[in-house]
Parts: sequence; C-alpha cells; structure tokens
Amino acid sequence: MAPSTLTLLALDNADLVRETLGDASVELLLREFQARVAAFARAADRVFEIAPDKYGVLLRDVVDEQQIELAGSKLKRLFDVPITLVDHDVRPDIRAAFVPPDGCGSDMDARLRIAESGLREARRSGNLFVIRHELTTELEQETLRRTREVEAGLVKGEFLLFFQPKVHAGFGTVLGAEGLMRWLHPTDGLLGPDTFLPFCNDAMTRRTLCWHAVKSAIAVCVQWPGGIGVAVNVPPSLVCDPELRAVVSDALTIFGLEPQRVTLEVTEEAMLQDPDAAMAALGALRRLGVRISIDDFGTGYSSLAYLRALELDELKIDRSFVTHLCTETRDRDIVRAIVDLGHTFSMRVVAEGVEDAETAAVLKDLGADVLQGYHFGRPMPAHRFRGVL
Ligand code: G
Ligand code: MN
Repeated sequence: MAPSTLTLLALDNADLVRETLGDASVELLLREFQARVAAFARAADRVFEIAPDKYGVLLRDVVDEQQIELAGSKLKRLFDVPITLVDHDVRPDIRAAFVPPDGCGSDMDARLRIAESGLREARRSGNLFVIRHELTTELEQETLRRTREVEAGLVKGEFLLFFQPKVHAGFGTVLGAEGLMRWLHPTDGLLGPDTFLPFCNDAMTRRTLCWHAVKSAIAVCVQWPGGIGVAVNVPPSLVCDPELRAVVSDALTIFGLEPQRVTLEVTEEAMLQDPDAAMAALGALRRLGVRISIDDFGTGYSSLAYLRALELDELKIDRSFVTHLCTETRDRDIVRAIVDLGHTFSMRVVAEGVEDAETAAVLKDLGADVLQGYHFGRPMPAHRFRGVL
C-alpha cells in the first residue's frame, strides 16, 4: 500500500447552524461540506465518512511536511469561500489534522486517535490545521494504552458481572440483584467502573461492554429461583441504540427468561439529549416486558415530563441523599418527597448506598420499598450471590 497521510476534517458549526437557521440550512451546509471535501481529495485519494460533519481523507503519496503544508493551503482556499444557505451566507468552521504515515504505520485506529487529539489542538490554538505525528502528552499516551487494554480485556473475557442484592425494606428478603461490571485485571486485580469507564469512550467499546452485561445478567438470572430479578445499567448514550432492544430480546428468548425479571437502569441524563427519542426507546423496551428504572434519581437535570409521558417501574434514590440520612433532616425531606412521587406514579422506590442498619430503618419508615447497599451486601460474583438466595 502506498504511504498516505491521514487528514481528519471536522465541520464545527453544524449544530450552531441547526439551532439558528434550522434543519434545511444544516442539510445544505453538510452537503456543501461533503462536496468541498470531495474537491479537496485527488483521484487516487480515499475519502471516508466518519459522521456527516467529519470526514477522513487518505492523501496518497503525501509524506513530508512540505507536501502537507501544500495540502493545508489547498484546504484553506477551498473553505475560505462562504456557503450560501437559503438567505444567509455562512463561513464553514473547519478544523483539520494531518497525520503523516511515519510513527504509527498503518494502524488506522491509532492514527484516528492521533488525528482527534490534533483536532482538539487546532480548536484550542485557532489554527485551520495541525500536523501531528504522535500523541504528544503523557496523559494521551496513557489514555491510549488503557483504552487498548480495555478492548483486549473485553476480548479475553476479563470483564465479569458482579451482583449486589436488592432487598425488601420490610422483610429483608432478597428480591433481586443489580449487575455491576468488574474488570478482573491480570495484574491490577479487581477494578470498578471508575477505572475503566473513562477509557470506554469509543462507541463500539461501550456497546460491547453493555451488551456483555445484558447477556450475562440474563444468563445468570435464569439460574435463580423464580421471582428473583436482575437489573442492568444502560449508559445514556446507548438508550436509543436500536441494537439494545435486539440484544435484550434475543437474550430473553435464548435463555428463556421471563422479561419482567429484567430491569434496565437508566439515568435521567438519558432523557437530556433527545427526550422524545429516549422516551420512544424506553417505551419500546418496556413493550418487550422488561422493567425500566430511573437510576441516581434526583441528581440529573431532566424535567419530570417523562413521568407523565411514560409508565416506569422503579425510581432509585441517589446515594447522595441516603448517605447522611440519619443526621440531615433535609435529606430525609427529599427522600420522603421522592418516595411519595414514586408511589404516586405506582413505581417501586429503591434506596441505594445503604451502609448501616440505622439508615435502613429510617428508609423503611419513610416508605422506601427496596434497599440496596453495603449493609446488605457488596457486589459479589455470581456463585456467591447464588449462596445468599
Ligand atoms: O449509580 P449506580 O447505582 O449504578 O452505582 C452503583 C455503584 O455504587 C457500584 O459501583 C457499587 O460498587 C457502589 N455501591 C453499591 N453500594 C454502595 C454503598 O452502600 N456505599 C457506597 N459508597 N457505594 C456503593
Ligand atoms: Mn445502577
């Protein structure tokens, strides 16, 4: 393969144009962006779309700085011309990063990451383009190393779902478990989500991890006595992912689990970006028969409109309101209000982060239905959870 310089081209004002001038204008802008990217490439170059406002171009036989500077001036010439949208002229806000073929060879993934960090630098410095040979900061290199380690760990089966009991507030009996992902790292031991989620920025990695959690939860739950349910966390970015519904539905069918034994925990953040899409997706999931829980309730910024529009099954009071419940009367007032709100909408109310008997007793008094926390059990491997049933 001929040596090529990777160009990553981003159009940064598509969202702004959408907000100020509307959908029709943004369509025109994106079409013109695509046309100019095509004009930038020569016949032998390869153009690929990453997103409507982000393209990659492999510049064949462009290898040294001088050639890249020339490509940069071609870019400037092409994008200096304003774009006419309906009745406005808009200057395309373009940034580019060039990654020459030296250093990282033909590993496209690595080159794209270098290019992404180059784009950030271009935005910071206000330059049209930057030339980047490698990741510059130690933090970037460490991030790349960890990201690769997570991806490899997923393939090697180092990610295991642990289970934390959810118990009946009145009787103390186990009603189910929340599945929580742990990384059984070959040298660092058992790691929690704080150590690996920051390195799952890549959409594919996040999906792999979440689908793995869904399948593991369902596979393990069928081995429990009937009536014991399982909950899985779904990150906000995946709530609207059409694959989620398919993964849940297929796993239920293959393992033969009753859908009502599965709860999907989503945070209010999921409603923030596109509330209509999120509500439609949650409605469709609920029609499969699974339950939907609002996790970390009370910390998000969302409105309560979704409570009116959707029938949901569970509210989980965020740990921050539970931790100081015994000493803080205002926390108690908030918990009481959330319990009332949940019950008004026929939802089961769960308190998480219960660490002692005193807090458990207060929560029971306040009317919480289900309790979860270190007081009842830490997240544990499947075989140990089986033992507490
Ligand atoms: O937001 P979410 O409910 O998904 O967070 C669950 C996380 O909280 C898990 O990583 C789990 O280890 C942690 N956790 C569970 N119970 C407790 C508890 O009683 N106290 C504290 N501090 N953390 C807990
Ligand atoms: Mn949760």
